[in-house]
Amino acid sequence: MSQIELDQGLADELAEAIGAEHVLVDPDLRAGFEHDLTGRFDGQALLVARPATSDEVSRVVRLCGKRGVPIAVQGGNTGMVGGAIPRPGEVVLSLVRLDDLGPVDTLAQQVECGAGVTLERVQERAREAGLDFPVDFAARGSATIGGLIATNAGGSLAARYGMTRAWVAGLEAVLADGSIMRRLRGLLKDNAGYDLTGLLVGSEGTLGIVTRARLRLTPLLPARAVGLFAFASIEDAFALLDALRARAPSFQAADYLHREGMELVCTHRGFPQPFRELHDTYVVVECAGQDDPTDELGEAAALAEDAILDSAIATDADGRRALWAYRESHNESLSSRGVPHKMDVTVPLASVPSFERDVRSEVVAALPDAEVFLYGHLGDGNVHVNVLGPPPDDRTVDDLVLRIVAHYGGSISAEHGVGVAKARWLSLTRDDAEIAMMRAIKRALDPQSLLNPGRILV
Ligand code: 2HG
Ligand code: ZN
Repeated sequence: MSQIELDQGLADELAEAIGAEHVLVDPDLRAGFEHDLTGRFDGQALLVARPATSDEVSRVVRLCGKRGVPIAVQGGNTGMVGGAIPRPGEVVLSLVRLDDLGPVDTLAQQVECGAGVTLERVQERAREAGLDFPVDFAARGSATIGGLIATNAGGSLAARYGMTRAWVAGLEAVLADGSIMRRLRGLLKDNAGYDLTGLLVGSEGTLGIVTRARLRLTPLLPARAVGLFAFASIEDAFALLDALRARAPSFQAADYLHREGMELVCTHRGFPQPFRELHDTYVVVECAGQDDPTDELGEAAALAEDAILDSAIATDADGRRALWAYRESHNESLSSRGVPHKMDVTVPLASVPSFERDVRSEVVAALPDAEVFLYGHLGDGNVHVNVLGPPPDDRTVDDLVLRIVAHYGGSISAEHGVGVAKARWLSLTRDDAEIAMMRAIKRALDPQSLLNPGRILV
């Protein structure tokens, strides 16, 4: 007998509603839906339901609701805060079969798709039409649009283009009572009442299940240049950021990493060190335009030349990918060493250097064996604090780091969401009135607490 009693009646009704082959009760079939890629979160689902249409999603929600069975909503399962991983007694509702992708509307510069379409497929479809979807991050091949919207994903281009929210022209969602809310007309100007689309973006599946979306696109900027720059400190790297903002309209990303991350990635991936010497701080910069932006990147670098210790620039696709790989390989390289505590946070940009110093010294003082890796998106003050060493369930390091974030007036979640990982710390950076408002909205839209309970709000 499994640890959690399977409600056979529910399984049978779901099988009738969406097809028996899409109701997974066998532990081997469920396994891929029950743990996340960080290795920190796992759980046992009652079963996994894989509907193929919005109507089927609605049926699953109604059947679960009838029996009071809570639902863990899951897209590509690339989240890092445990939001999509089942808690005891939950059904996993996977959206990956909602994967139809419409033609690009070149006049409106929009495309409509199901929640289960991957970020990469949307980017490819847009590019075939001379357009682009400008939210981007390393998990593009598996992360799905529904998940991007539910978490308001950020990524490397947020400094130029904003987060996912800015690119959602409309959506469809199944609500907790099984009704379907549809706003897919893609009207850019639409002030008739509350912004319900905006409310659902970033709600982490707690207010409704995003099943379709109409996405905005932007003209493709085909000419790209990527530079890797080395500095003696992160303060020094600000000189380049300033210069890029002042002199390079084509500037779109400045991600950073430190010495320990560079060593880790080179060892794990077998990459050569990019420069003869190891340096304290590295920044990967990307510029993109209609015309080759290399000169603009070079001019900005010249303005910051006193701070730059070494540099490499690539304009061809392979060279650009190789430079990005030093940054984008952090996550997998860390996972190869253990289960990291991941804290995706923001602090005001000017505070990043002192924030990083405090994190390093306080974590090592509290946990002498811990290894601290800091990297992130420089333009946004978004630091990915990763700590190896403490056991996955130990909360000491999370508590310590998130309190430092609050001290600097930052946010406990920059771009990954709150999930279950940070729910207990929400009040560190959101005040009582805000949390009361969040609870009231949750109660109004999901009175039975069926959808992703325990995520965001405990
Ligand atoms: C990134 O920017 C992702 O690489 C993952 O947001 C961050 O590994 C992390 O903590
Ligand atoms: Zn990131």
